[in-house]
Amino acid sequence: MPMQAGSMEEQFPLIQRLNEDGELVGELGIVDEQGLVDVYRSMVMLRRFDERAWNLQRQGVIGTYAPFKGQEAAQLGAAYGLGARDWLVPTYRDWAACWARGVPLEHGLFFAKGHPRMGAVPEEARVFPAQVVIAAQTLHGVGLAWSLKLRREAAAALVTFGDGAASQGDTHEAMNFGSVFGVPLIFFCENNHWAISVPLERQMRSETVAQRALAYGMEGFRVDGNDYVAVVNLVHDLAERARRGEGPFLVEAVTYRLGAHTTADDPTKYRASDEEQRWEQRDPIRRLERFLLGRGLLDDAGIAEAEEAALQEVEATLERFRQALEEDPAVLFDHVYAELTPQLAAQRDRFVARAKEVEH
Ligand SMILES: Cc1ncc(C[n+]2csc(CCOP(=O)(O)OP(=O)(O)O)c2C)c(N)n1
Repeated sequence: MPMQAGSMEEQFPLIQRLNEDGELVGELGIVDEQGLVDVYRSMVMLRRFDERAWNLQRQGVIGTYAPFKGQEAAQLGAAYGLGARDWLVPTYRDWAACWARGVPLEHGLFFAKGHPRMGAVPEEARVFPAQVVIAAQTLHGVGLAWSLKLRREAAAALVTFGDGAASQGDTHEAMNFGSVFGVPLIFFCENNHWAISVPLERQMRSETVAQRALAYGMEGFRVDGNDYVAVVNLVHDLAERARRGEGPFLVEAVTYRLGAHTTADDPTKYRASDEEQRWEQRDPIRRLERFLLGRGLLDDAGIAEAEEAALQEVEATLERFRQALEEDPAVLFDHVYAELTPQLAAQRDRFVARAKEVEH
Protein backbone atom coordinates (compact mmCIF):
# COMPACT_ATOMS: atom_id res chain seq x y z
CA MET A 1 0.00 0.00 0.00
CA PRO A 2 1.22 3.54 -0.61
CA MET A 3 2.39 5.37 2.50
CA GLN A 4 0.03 7.84 4.14
CA ALA A 5 -2.93 7.06 1.89
CA GLY A 6 -4.95 10.18 1.13
CA SER A 7 -2.22 12.66 1.93
CA MET A 8 -1.13 13.31 -1.62
CA GLU A 9 -4.65 14.06 -2.78
CA GLU A 10 -4.74 16.61 0.04
CA GLN A 11 -1.38 18.04 -0.91
CA PHE A 12 -2.40 18.26 -4.57
CA PRO A 13 -6.10 19.12 -4.34
CA LEU A 14 -8.15 19.13 -7.53
CA ILE A 15 -8.31 22.72 -8.81
CA GLN A 16 -11.78 23.52 -10.05
CA ARG A 17 -13.60 26.72 -11.06
CA LEU A 18 -16.62 25.31 -12.90
CA ASN A 19 -18.08 22.31 -11.12
CA GLU A 20 -19.76 19.28 -12.68
CA ASP A 21 -23.15 21.00 -12.55
CA GLY A 22 -21.82 23.98 -14.47
CA GLU A 23 -21.77 26.22 -11.40
CA LEU A 24 -18.97 28.72 -10.96
CA VAL A 25 -17.04 27.82 -7.82
CA GLY A 26 -14.11 30.17 -8.46
CA GLU A 27 -13.25 33.29 -10.42
CA LEU A 28 -13.56 33.44 -14.20
CA GLY A 29 -10.05 34.90 -14.14
CA ILE A 30 -8.65 35.58 -17.59
CA VAL A 31 -11.80 34.50 -19.45
CA ASP A 32 -14.98 36.48 -19.95
CA GLU A 33 -18.50 35.24 -20.52
CA GLN A 34 -18.58 36.00 -24.25
CA GLY A 35 -15.24 34.29 -24.67
CA LEU A 36 -16.74 31.19 -23.06
CA VAL A 37 -19.53 31.14 -25.64
CA ASP A 38 -16.83 31.05 -28.34
CA VAL A 39 -15.02 28.25 -26.53
CA TYR A 40 -18.29 26.30 -26.28
CA ARG A 41 -18.86 26.69 -30.02
CA SER A 42 -15.30 25.56 -30.70
CA MET A 43 -15.74 22.50 -28.51
CA VAL A 44 -18.93 21.53 -30.35
CA MET A 45 -17.13 21.88 -33.69
CA LEU A 46 -14.16 19.86 -32.48
CA ARG A 47 -16.45 17.08 -31.20
CA ARG A 48 -18.18 16.87 -34.56
CA PHE A 49 -14.82 16.80 -36.34
CA ASP A 50 -13.62 14.01 -34.06
CA GLU A 51 -16.72 11.93 -34.82
CA ARG A 52 -16.33 12.57 -38.51
CA ALA A 53 -12.69 11.50 -38.47
CA TRP A 54 -13.76 8.23 -36.86
CA ASN A 55 -16.24 7.65 -39.69
CA LEU A 56 -13.62 8.48 -42.32
CA GLN A 57 -11.45 5.68 -40.96
CA ARG A 58 -14.41 3.29 -41.13
CA GLN A 59 -14.92 4.34 -44.75
CA GLY A 60 -11.28 3.55 -45.52
CA VAL A 61 -10.43 7.18 -46.29
CA ILE A 62 -7.83 7.53 -43.51
CA GLY A 63 -5.79 5.10 -41.41
CA THR A 64 -5.72 4.82 -37.63
CA TYR A 65 -7.13 7.86 -35.83
CA ALA A 66 -6.95 8.60 -32.07
CA PRO A 67 -10.08 10.45 -30.90
CA PHE A 68 -9.88 13.22 -28.28
CA LYS A 69 -13.57 13.06 -27.29
CA GLY A 70 -13.85 14.10 -23.64
CA GLN A 71 -10.50 15.91 -23.57
CA GLU A 72 -11.59 19.11 -25.33
CA ALA A 73 -11.50 21.31 -22.20
CA ALA A 74 -8.05 20.12 -21.16
CA GLN A 75 -6.66 20.66 -24.64
CA LEU A 76 -8.25 24.04 -25.31
CA GLY A 77 -7.39 25.24 -21.81
CA ALA A 78 -3.75 24.26 -22.36
CA ALA A 79 -3.54 25.88 -25.79
CA TYR A 80 -5.40 29.10 -24.98
CA GLY A 81 -3.50 29.49 -21.70
CA LEU A 82 -0.29 29.95 -23.68
CA GLY A 83 0.85 33.23 -25.18
CA ALA A 84 1.40 33.85 -28.90
CA ARG A 85 5.17 33.35 -28.61
CA ASP A 86 4.93 30.18 -26.53
CA TRP A 87 5.25 26.68 -27.96
CA LEU A 88 3.10 23.55 -27.88
CA VAL A 89 4.66 20.09 -28.13
CA PRO A 90 1.75 17.69 -28.74
CA THR A 91 0.94 13.98 -29.15
CA TYR A 92 -1.17 12.12 -31.70
CA ARG A 93 -4.35 12.88 -29.71
CA ASP A 94 -4.02 16.65 -29.38
CA TRP A 95 -5.75 17.94 -32.49
CA ALA A 96 -8.00 20.24 -30.47
CA ALA A 97 -4.96 21.86 -28.84
CA CYS A 98 -3.13 22.11 -32.17
CA TRP A 99 -6.17 23.68 -33.81
CA ALA A 100 -6.43 26.27 -31.04
CA ARG A 101 -2.82 27.27 -31.77
CA GLY A 102 -3.57 27.75 -35.47
CA VAL A 103 -2.86 24.35 -37.00
CA PRO A 104 -5.67 23.59 -39.47
CA LEU A 105 -7.78 20.63 -38.34
CA GLU A 106 -7.13 18.67 -41.52
CA HIS A 107 -3.65 18.05 -40.12
CA GLY A 108 -5.25 15.42 -37.88
CA LEU A 109 -6.47 13.71 -41.04
CA PHE A 110 -3.11 14.12 -42.78
CA PHE A 111 -1.52 12.42 -39.79
CA ALA A 112 -3.98 9.51 -39.94
CA LYS A 113 -3.51 9.28 -43.69
CA GLY A 114 0.28 9.35 -43.58
CA HIS A 115 0.06 12.37 -45.88
CA PRO A 116 3.37 14.24 -46.20
CA ARG A 117 1.67 17.50 -45.23
CA MET A 118 1.28 16.19 -41.68
CA GLY A 119 4.71 17.50 -40.80
CA ALA A 120 4.20 20.89 -42.45
CA VAL A 121 2.92 22.70 -39.38
CA PRO A 122 2.39 26.45 -39.96
CA GLU A 123 5.44 28.17 -38.46
CA GLU A 124 3.51 30.95 -36.75
CA ALA A 125 1.51 28.38 -34.75
CA ARG A 126 4.66 27.39 -32.84
CA VAL A 127 3.61 23.76 -32.63
CA PHE A 128 5.85 20.72 -33.03
CA PRO A 129 4.70 17.89 -35.32
CA ALA A 130 2.54 15.38 -33.39
CA GLN A 131 4.59 12.70 -31.63
CA VAL A 132 3.50 9.06 -31.62
CA VAL A 133 6.55 7.57 -29.90
CA ILE A 134 5.18 7.57 -26.37
CA ALA A 135 6.87 10.19 -24.16
CA ALA A 136 9.64 11.07 -26.63
CA GLN A 137 8.14 14.54 -26.94
CA THR A 138 8.80 15.26 -23.25
CA LEU A 139 12.53 15.27 -24.05
CA HIS A 140 11.96 17.37 -27.16
CA GLY A 141 9.95 19.78 -25.03
CA VAL A 142 12.83 20.13 -22.57
CA GLY A 143 15.30 20.71 -25.40
CA LEU A 144 13.05 23.32 -26.92
CA ALA A 145 12.47 25.09 -23.60
CA TRP A 146 16.18 24.98 -22.81
CA SER A 147 16.91 26.68 -26.13
CA LEU A 148 14.34 29.38 -25.31
CA LYS A 149 16.16 29.97 -22.06
CA LEU A 150 19.63 30.04 -23.65
CA ARG A 151 18.43 32.48 -26.29
CA ARG A 152 16.75 34.59 -23.60
CA GLU A 153 13.46 34.48 -25.50
CA ALA A 154 10.49 35.65 -23.48
CA ALA A 155 8.62 32.45 -24.26
CA ALA A 156 7.58 29.22 -22.56
CA ALA A 157 6.62 25.77 -23.86
CA LEU A 158 4.01 23.21 -22.91
CA VAL A 159 4.47 19.53 -23.62
CA THR A 160 1.49 17.17 -23.42
CA PHE A 161 1.66 13.48 -22.51
CA GLY A 162 -0.69 10.78 -21.29
CA ASP A 163 -0.92 8.93 -17.99
CA GLY A 164 0.69 5.95 -19.70
CA ALA A 165 3.54 8.12 -20.92
CA ALA A 166 4.03 9.28 -17.32
CA SER A 167 5.55 5.82 -16.63
CA GLN A 168 7.96 5.97 -19.51
CA GLY A 169 11.65 6.53 -18.76
CA ASP A 170 11.82 9.46 -21.15
CA THR A 171 9.33 11.41 -19.03
CA HIS A 172 11.40 10.96 -15.88
CA GLU A 173 14.62 11.92 -17.62
CA ALA A 174 12.89 14.95 -19.10
CA MET A 175 11.51 16.07 -15.74
CA ASN A 176 14.84 15.64 -14.01
CA PHE A 177 16.87 17.36 -16.70
CA GLY A 178 14.28 20.11 -17.18
CA SER A 179 14.20 20.81 -13.49
CA VAL A 180 17.99 20.83 -13.06
CA PHE A 181 18.31 23.32 -15.92
CA GLY A 182 15.30 25.40 -14.84
CA VAL A 183 13.68 25.40 -18.26
CA PRO A 184 10.52 27.41 -19.05
CA LEU A 185 8.32 24.35 -19.60
CA ILE A 186 4.94 23.06 -18.44
CA PHE A 187 4.76 19.27 -18.34
CA PHE A 188 1.04 18.83 -19.05
CA CYS A 189 -0.23 15.32 -18.35
CA GLU A 190 -3.64 14.59 -19.84
CA ASN A 191 -4.60 11.90 -17.37
CA ASN A 192 -7.43 10.27 -19.30
CA HIS A 193 -7.28 7.21 -17.02
CA TRP A 194 -6.42 4.65 -19.70
CA ALA A 195 -3.29 3.78 -21.65
CA ILE A 196 -4.97 1.66 -24.30
CA SER A 197 -6.33 -1.17 -22.08
CA VAL A 198 -4.16 -0.42 -19.02
CA PRO A 199 -6.10 1.45 -16.31
CA LEU A 200 -4.44 4.10 -14.16
CA GLU A 201 -4.31 1.86 -11.08
CA ARG A 202 -2.21 -0.68 -13.04
CA GLN A 203 -0.04 2.13 -14.34
CA MET A 204 1.32 3.55 -11.09
CA ARG A 205 1.22 3.04 -7.32
CA SER A 206 1.24 6.75 -6.53
CA GLU A 207 -2.10 8.42 -5.86
CA THR A 208 -1.58 11.24 -8.31
CA VAL A 209 0.67 12.07 -11.24
CA ALA A 210 1.10 15.61 -9.86
CA GLN A 211 2.98 14.43 -6.75
CA ARG A 212 5.87 13.23 -8.95
CA ALA A 213 6.82 16.89 -9.20
CA LEU A 214 8.13 16.62 -5.62
CA ALA A 215 10.75 14.10 -6.63
CA TYR A 216 12.14 16.47 -9.23
CA GLY A 217 11.98 19.64 -7.17
CA MET A 218 9.19 21.17 -9.24
CA GLU A 219 5.81 22.54 -8.33
CA GLY A 220 2.98 20.19 -9.26
CA PHE A 221 -0.73 20.87 -9.77
CA ARG A 222 -3.83 18.70 -10.17
CA VAL A 223 -6.57 20.38 -12.14
CA ASP A 224 -10.02 19.24 -13.24
CA GLY A 225 -9.25 18.63 -16.90
CA ASN A 226 -12.93 18.81 -17.85
CA ASP A 227 -13.15 22.34 -16.48
CA TYR A 228 -11.97 24.73 -19.19
CA VAL A 229 -11.99 27.74 -16.87
CA ALA A 230 -9.70 26.08 -14.34
CA VAL A 231 -7.26 24.73 -16.93
CA VAL A 232 -6.88 27.93 -18.95
CA ASN A 233 -6.27 30.04 -15.86
CA LEU A 234 -3.75 27.62 -14.42
CA VAL A 235 -1.78 27.31 -17.66
CA HIS A 236 -1.88 31.07 -18.22
CA ASP A 237 -0.48 31.67 -14.75
CA LEU A 238 2.22 28.99 -15.06
CA ALA A 239 3.28 30.09 -18.55
CA GLU A 240 3.79 33.59 -17.19
CA ARG A 241 5.82 32.25 -14.27
CA ALA A 242 7.83 30.00 -16.60
CA ARG A 243 8.70 33.00 -18.77
CA ARG A 244 9.96 34.70 -15.59
CA GLY A 245 12.30 31.77 -14.99
CA GLU A 246 10.34 29.94 -12.30
CA GLY A 247 9.74 26.74 -14.28
CA PRO A 248 9.43 23.96 -15.02
CA PHE A 249 6.03 22.86 -13.67
CA LEU A 250 4.02 19.66 -13.73
CA VAL A 251 0.27 19.80 -14.32
CA GLU A 252 -1.96 16.75 -14.07
CA ALA A 253 -5.22 17.47 -15.92
CA VAL A 254 -7.69 14.87 -14.65
CA THR A 255 -9.93 13.92 -17.55
CA TYR A 256 -11.28 10.86 -19.32
CA ARG A 257 -11.02 9.34 -22.76
CA LEU A 258 -14.72 9.01 -23.61
CA GLY A 259 -14.00 7.20 -26.87
CA ALA A 260 -11.78 4.32 -27.88
CA HIS A 261 -7.99 4.53 -27.71
CA THR A 262 -7.93 4.59 -31.50
CA THR A 263 -10.04 3.34 -34.39
CA ALA A 264 -8.14 0.05 -33.92
CA ASP A 265 -9.46 -0.41 -30.38
CA ASP A 266 -12.66 -1.67 -28.74
CA PRO A 267 -12.91 -0.44 -25.13
CA THR A 268 -15.97 -2.61 -24.38
CA LYS A 269 -13.45 -5.48 -24.12
CA TYR A 270 -11.70 -4.00 -21.09
CA ARG A 271 -13.69 -1.30 -19.32
CA ALA A 272 -17.06 -1.14 -17.63
CA SER A 273 -19.89 0.83 -19.18
CA ASP A 274 -20.93 2.28 -15.80
CA GLU A 275 -17.50 3.94 -15.57
CA GLU A 276 -18.00 5.42 -19.02
CA GLN A 277 -21.48 6.61 -18.06
CA ARG A 278 -20.12 8.29 -14.92
CA TRP A 279 -17.67 10.25 -17.01
CA GLU A 280 -20.29 11.07 -19.66
CA GLN A 281 -21.95 13.04 -16.85
CA ARG A 282 -18.76 15.09 -16.56
CA ASP A 283 -18.52 15.77 -20.29
CA PRO A 284 -16.69 19.10 -20.62
CA ILE A 285 -19.05 20.36 -23.32
CA ARG A 286 -22.21 19.67 -21.30
CA ARG A 287 -20.62 21.38 -18.29
CA LEU A 288 -19.91 24.57 -20.18
CA GLU A 289 -23.32 24.39 -21.81
CA ARG A 290 -25.02 24.19 -18.40
CA PHE A 291 -23.06 27.21 -17.22
CA LEU A 292 -23.92 29.27 -20.29
CA LEU A 293 -27.59 28.26 -20.22
CA GLY A 294 -27.75 29.17 -16.53
CA ARG A 295 -26.31 32.62 -17.23
CA GLY A 296 -28.64 33.25 -20.16
CA LEU A 297 -25.65 33.38 -22.53
CA LEU A 298 -26.96 30.46 -24.55
CA ASP A 299 -30.40 29.11 -25.43
CA ASP A 300 -31.81 26.35 -27.63
CA ALA A 301 -31.46 28.51 -30.73
CA GLY A 302 -27.82 29.22 -29.80
CA ILE A 303 -27.12 25.50 -29.40
CA ALA A 304 -28.71 24.72 -32.77
CA GLU A 305 -26.70 27.52 -34.34
CA ALA A 306 -23.46 26.17 -32.83
CA GLU A 307 -24.25 22.77 -34.35
CA GLU A 308 -24.95 24.28 -37.75
CA ALA A 309 -21.73 26.31 -37.71
CA ALA A 310 -19.82 23.19 -36.58
CA LEU A 311 -21.17 21.21 -39.49
CA GLN A 312 -20.08 23.86 -41.97
CA GLU A 313 -16.61 24.16 -40.47
CA VAL A 314 -16.13 20.38 -40.53
CA GLU A 315 -17.28 20.24 -44.17
CA ALA A 316 -14.81 23.00 -45.06
CA THR A 317 -12.05 21.05 -43.28
CA LEU A 318 -12.88 17.89 -45.21
CA GLU A 319 -12.90 19.83 -48.45
CA ARG A 320 -9.39 21.14 -47.78
CA PHE A 321 -8.33 17.59 -46.91
CA ARG A 322 -9.78 16.21 -50.16
CA GLN A 323 -8.02 18.90 -52.18
CA ALA A 324 -4.70 17.97 -50.59
CA LEU A 325 -5.23 14.37 -51.69
CA GLU A 326 -5.32 15.58 -55.29
CA GLU A 327 -1.85 17.08 -55.00
CA ASP A 328 1.20 15.85 -56.83
CA PRO A 329 2.63 12.93 -54.79
CA ALA A 330 6.06 14.56 -55.15
CA VAL A 331 4.95 16.78 -52.25
CA LEU A 332 6.44 13.89 -50.28
CA PHE A 333 9.84 15.55 -50.70
CA ASP A 334 8.75 19.05 -49.78
CA HIS A 335 8.43 19.10 -46.01
CA VAL A 336 11.26 17.03 -44.58
CA TYR A 337 14.29 19.23 -45.24
CA ALA A 338 14.42 22.96 -45.91
CA GLU A 339 16.88 22.07 -48.68
CA LEU A 340 17.00 18.62 -50.27
CA THR A 341 20.30 16.76 -50.11
CA PRO A 342 21.73 15.83 -53.55
CA GLN A 343 20.73 12.20 -52.95
CA LEU A 344 17.15 13.15 -52.11
CA ALA A 345 16.97 15.53 -55.06
CA ALA A 346 18.03 12.63 -57.30
CA GLN A 347 15.42 10.38 -55.67
CA ARG A 348 12.81 13.01 -56.27
CA ASP A 349 13.71 13.22 -59.98
CA ARG A 350 13.51 9.44 -60.33
CA PHE A 351 10.17 9.44 -58.47
CA VAL A 352 8.69 12.11 -60.73
CA ALA A 353 9.92 10.32 -63.86
CA ARG A 354 8.51 6.99 -62.68
CA ALA A 355 5.18 8.58 -61.75
CA LYS A 356 4.94 9.94 -65.32
CA GLU A 357 5.68 6.49 -66.75
CA VAL A 358 2.97 4.90 -64.64
CA GLU A 359 0.48 7.57 -65.69
CA HIS A 360 0.96 6.77 -69.40
C1 LIG B 1 7.59 4.00 -27.18
C2 LIG B 1 6.23 3.47 -27.51
N1 LIG B 1 5.78 2.36 -26.89
C3 LIG B 1 4.54 1.89 -27.16
C4 LIG B 1 3.74 2.51 -28.07
C5 LIG B 1 2.34 1.99 -28.37
N2 LIG B 1 1.33 2.85 -27.76
C6 LIG B 1 0.65 3.75 -28.48
S1 LIG B 1 -0.42 4.63 -27.57
C7 LIG B 1 0.02 3.82 -26.16
C8 LIG B 1 -0.64 4.15 -24.83
C9 LIG B 1 -0.42 5.56 -24.43
O1 LIG B 1 -1.23 5.89 -23.35
P1 LIG B 1 -1.18 7.31 -22.68
O2 LIG B 1 0.23 7.77 -22.57
O3 LIG B 1 -1.98 7.25 -21.44
O4 LIG B 1 -1.87 8.28 -23.75
P2 LIG B 1 -3.33 8.21 -24.41
O5 LIG B 1 -3.19 7.33 -25.63
O6 LIG B 1 -4.28 7.67 -23.41
O7 LIG B 1 -3.62 9.61 -24.80
C10 LIG B 1 0.99 2.87 -26.42
C11 LIG B 1 1.58 1.97 -25.42
C12 LIG B 1 4.24 3.67 -28.71
N3 LIG B 1 3.52 4.37 -29.58
N4 LIG B 1 5.47 4.14 -28.40
